[in-house]
Parts: sequence; C-alpha cells; structure tokens
Amino acid sequence: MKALEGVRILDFTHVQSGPTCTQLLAWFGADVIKVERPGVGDATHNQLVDVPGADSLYFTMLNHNKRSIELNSKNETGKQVLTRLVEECDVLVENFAPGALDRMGFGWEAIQKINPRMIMASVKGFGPGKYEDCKVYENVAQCAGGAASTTGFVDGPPLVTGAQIGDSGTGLNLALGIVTALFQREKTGRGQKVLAAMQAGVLNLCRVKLRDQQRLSAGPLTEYSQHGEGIPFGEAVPRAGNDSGGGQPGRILKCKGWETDPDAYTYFITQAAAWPKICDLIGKPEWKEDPGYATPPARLDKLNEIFGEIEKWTMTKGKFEVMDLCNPLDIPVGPILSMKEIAEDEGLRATGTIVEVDHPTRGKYLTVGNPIKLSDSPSEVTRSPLLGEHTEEVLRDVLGYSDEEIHRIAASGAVGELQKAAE
Ligand code: CAO
Repeated sequence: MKALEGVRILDFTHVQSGPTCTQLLAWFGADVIKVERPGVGDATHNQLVDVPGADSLYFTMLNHNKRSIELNSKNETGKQVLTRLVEECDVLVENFAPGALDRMGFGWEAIQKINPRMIMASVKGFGPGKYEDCKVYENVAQCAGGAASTTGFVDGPPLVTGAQIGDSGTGLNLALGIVTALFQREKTGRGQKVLAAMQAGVLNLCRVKLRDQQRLSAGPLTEYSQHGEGIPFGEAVPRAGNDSGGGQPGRILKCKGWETDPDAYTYFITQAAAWPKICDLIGKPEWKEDPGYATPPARLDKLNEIFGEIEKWTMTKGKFEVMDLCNPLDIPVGPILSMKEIAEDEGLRATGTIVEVDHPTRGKYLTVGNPIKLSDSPSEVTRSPLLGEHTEEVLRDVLGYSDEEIHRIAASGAVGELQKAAE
C-alpha cells in the first residue's frame, strides 16, 4: 500500500517544473497518466540527446513511474476522450503557457462542469499581475525571484544557480498544494484550483534576502564579508559570495590539491560555539582569549584574516580529511562534492536517493530517487514510459472503451499509432 494509491492524475505537464511534481506524486503511489501530443510528446524526449533514437535523460529523469497516452486535445474525438479522462481522474496537473488550456476548451470553468471534485493544479511563471501572460523558464524565474541578484560575488555580475529552484522547486510546491487540496476535498467534496508561480517559489526560497533588504535600513549588514572589507552597501541586498546566509560566518576554502582539482574545497563555518576548538585546531590558541577575536561581534571585521588563517590549515588537508577532523569537534564543515563523486556515492545509492534504472532503448542509467522517505509508503523508481506506450491500455482499462471504439478513436487521428502500444 502506498500513500497516494487510488489517486489518479491527469498529467498534462511538460519540460521540468510540472513533471517534477507528477513524478513525486507517482513515487507516492498515484496513477499518473501523462497526456502527450501524438507523434511529438513532451519536447524533452528529444532534447540533449546522448543515445541516438532513445529518450533523453532529460525526459527519463523527470517521468518515472508514469503511464503515457498520446492524445490530440485539439481534435474533436480527442476532446471527447479528454473529457472522459477528466471524469475519471482526481487531479489535472498542467504547466502550459498561460491561456493554452482555455484555448483547448479545458479551462477551470469547463473542468468544474465536467467533474466538480477535480483539483486543477498549474505551474505558471508569474502569478496574477502585469507579467501573468509571460512564458517562463528556470533562469527567468531565478532572476525574477531575487535569486540571481543575490548570488555571485559583490564585484561580479548576477549569477544563476545549478539547483533548479524555479522548476523543481516550484514542482515541489505544486505537489504540496495538490495533496493539501486532496485532504480538503475529503471534507468538502469539492475540487479547487491550485496555482504555484515560479517567481513566488523562488522568492520563498530567498526569504533571508528579503529579511536582509529590510535590515539594510537599520545599517550595514555586518555579517556580510564586504562590511569587514570596508565596501559600503547600496540600496539593495548585495551578492554575498560564499558567505553563509545566517549569523554564523562561513566560507568556501581551498583544500589540498586545489591547484589541479576544481572541487578540492570545503565549506567551513566558524560557529560561535565551536570557536575555541577551531582556534586550537588551526594553531591559533591565543585567539580564544584575545578580546579582538574571542566574541562573534569582535570577529566580524576580521573575517578575511580569520578565514585566511583557517585556509592555511585546510590547504594542508584533503576535503574529506577536513571533515574527519572537524566532525568529532562539532565544527560544521562540508566537502564540495562533484557530480562524479555524488554519482559514485554508495551511501546515496543505499538510501535510494540515487538509483540505477534499466530502460528498453537506452539501457542502464542513473537518476535521483524520491528525496522524501515515508516509513509506510515505500517508493521504488520504475522507468519512464515510451511515447504513447499506454494509450490502448488507458483507453480500455481506465476509460472502458471497447476494441471497436478504440479503433474508431485511432482512425479519427485523436491518438498515435496503436500498434506501438501492442509491441
Ligand atoms: N494536443 C494538442 N495540442 C497540445 C497538446 C496535445 N496533447 N499538448 C500541448 N498542446 C499545445 C498547447 O495547447 C499549446 O497550443 P496553443 O499555443 O495553440 O494554445 C502548444 O501545444 C504549446 O504549449 P506551450 O505554449 O505551453 O509550449 P511552449 O513550448 O511554447 O512553451 C513553456 C513552453 C515552458 C515556456 C510554457 O509552457 C510555459 O511558460 N509554461 C508555464 C511555466 C513553466 O512551467 N515553465 C517551466 C518549464 S520547465 O523549464
């Protein structure tokens, strides 16, 4: 028994943000039926292809545990099939460009008429307002949500981050919105509309920067390295390099081998409680009592000097050695792990955070597993579907069409070639 067993999702998502959400719901046991345009499908099937003729990793890594049905939602017969799907499903999830669903004839009003219990969940770039009609991709959301202006170094341009906070981050928000709406439906019997805007999702993750924006009016942000460096603050929160976001100063420091290994670095936090042990470890015991260094406020204008001294020590050690030496002393540090190291990490495989999946056309590949572990709802990762692999199965088993009706639907051009499903 899985947590969301019995919940049926009409998955109209594509690219990354929406598919992240429905993949998560599938991992929790929902029956996710991905609707794809006949012969075309989600654009990511053919993006960043590494194995010619096979679905790309971009597609496979976002669409595990789902079924795929090819359906032309603009064809009259296709609309009838889609109407039946709306009747049979609990949730419709979509991340089309604004207005696309209305143009298909399946906007919120229409959906409610067909199935008042249906939850209609959407990812959009922006919420209601002046940008609501815009198409949006990950990096646009990172820029519009405040992440880019606060990422990077104070003397450099804004930067986007490799973590897909706009797409995958918003997919997580949408999944929470959906299960919350399902919970409420238990009491009201009604569906509702769920909206997760990417700009709002990114801003939500950048709340500490909105905090700092307001603190600026009370004076300089003393925990930012630029304060100790004598660089004045402007009107907006500046980029803070690798400073930690909280009140415990931290930096990325070089470790042994940094000259040739781009990831031979560690994150090092000078947590106040660990200060005496840090002083002993790096050979600066005199800093424990020296009033210029003994308290956190006294250290704020000397962070460059302090981290310079700590780095002299970390440069004599490997990044894992730093961890081994600091952890027993409760000094918070973290090695900078490369994707290669993460891919090879046995611990991550043991917990199912990274899993190996077999695929009929591309063979074995690695993917991320469910990052959320439920003790009573195991989630194993099964391969992504081929385009239209389950068209016939869904028409027959979910919608109850007879063989004759299925052939009539196929002849109308509403679905892809049926023999594909039979192969
Ligand atoms: N049958 C028939 N038509 C279909 C179909 C189907 N099964 N599935 C999709 N379509 C049609 C849509 O109806 C739409 O047609 P119209 O423009 O005529 O209404 C068309 O395909 C294209 O949809 P789209 O505009 O959503 O796709 P796009 O590639 O042009 O834009 C994106 C992609 C992501 C920019 C846009 O969908 C968007 O802004 N989405 C919301 C924000 C979002 O999720 N962004 C993150 C994406 S991940 O990086």
